[in-house]
Amino acid sequence: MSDLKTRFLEVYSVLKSELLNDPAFEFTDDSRQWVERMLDYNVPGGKLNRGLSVIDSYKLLKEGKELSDDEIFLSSALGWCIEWLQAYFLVLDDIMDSSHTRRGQPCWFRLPKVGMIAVNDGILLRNHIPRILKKHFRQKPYYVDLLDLFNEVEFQTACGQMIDLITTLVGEKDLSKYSLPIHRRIVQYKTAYYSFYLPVACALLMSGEDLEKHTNVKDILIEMGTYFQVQDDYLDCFGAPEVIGKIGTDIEDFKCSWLVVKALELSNEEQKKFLHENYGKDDPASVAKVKELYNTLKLQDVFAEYESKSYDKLIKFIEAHPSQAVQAVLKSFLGKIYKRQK
Ligand code: DMA
Ligand code: MG
Ligand code: MG
Ligand code: MG
Repeated sequence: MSDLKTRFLEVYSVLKSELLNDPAFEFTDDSRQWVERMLDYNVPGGKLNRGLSVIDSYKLLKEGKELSDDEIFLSSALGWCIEWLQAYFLVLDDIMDSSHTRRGQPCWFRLPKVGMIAVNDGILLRNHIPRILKKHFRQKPYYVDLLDLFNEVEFQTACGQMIDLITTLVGEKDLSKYSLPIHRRIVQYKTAYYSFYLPVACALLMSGEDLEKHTNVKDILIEMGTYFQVQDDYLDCFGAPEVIGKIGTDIEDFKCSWLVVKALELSNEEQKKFLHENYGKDDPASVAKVKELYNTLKLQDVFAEYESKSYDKLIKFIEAHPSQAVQAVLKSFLGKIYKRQK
């Protein structure tokens, strides 16, 4: 494991122990144990790309200068706030999407002793973020901007989740209403802001930058986040569950996935009818039929082409940016996700 990742994981233990001893609540042994188990189950088990990106980006913005222990701790703490935000959204997302597994284990709400307590655990995870920020950033000149950033991004993500969910009502009525612009809007809000803009924005704030001056960085990151969610949609169907750690549910859930939008674009009338009959059914035979059509339409090739085109487009955008340090941040981020299998 790289040194930075080891340091990052050490910061998790520190933050966890502070939260478990938060003086604002009189913990009992039971409640402390519950929160500890809930955190260990839901927060640190992912790829940690978002969290680690804060440290990486901060380092690149400092143009390779060695980071002090304090800088490593603070950038890690911000990274963990994003991982906490992600855990909060995922715990609730899995309930709403009726998912079964996440990160190679049953979804938190699927555990018999958890069930709908997971809803409150999600709220708790969300409330841990301002507690971490207050403890470690209250005296910083960028504290207010940081709180504002997390609030804005959380709002955008929740709105994205809303349109992801209510669009399925439109699809159930009339699948042909699904289109690329609708898909783009959903994924921009539900994924791109918190997964791509937020880590870099945290690093920029820590470096003393004014976010208003970086709207072009934001635009590039939103574009990258859109590409990332198209990959997620693709992997939902074509990824190996043992690699991605989750079993796809987009077909069953009637999601406005990039795959179904592409399938509708490429289908003849007969295939469209077939899709209308089988999409959104919680039954393995119907799901298999949809996947069969995806294969007939060669969606794997369509995706491969989308992937390489997106990459070229993003590299062009990035290379047009005036700052070498910012270019390095963006390229490092893109390198982490290009052709990802999980
Ligand atoms: C998830 O979209 C978005 C958020 C904000 C959690 P999704 O349901 O496609 O994610 P996953 O495939 O990981 O369940
Ligand atoms: Mg989901
Ligand atoms: Mg979802
Ligand atoms: Mg998905």
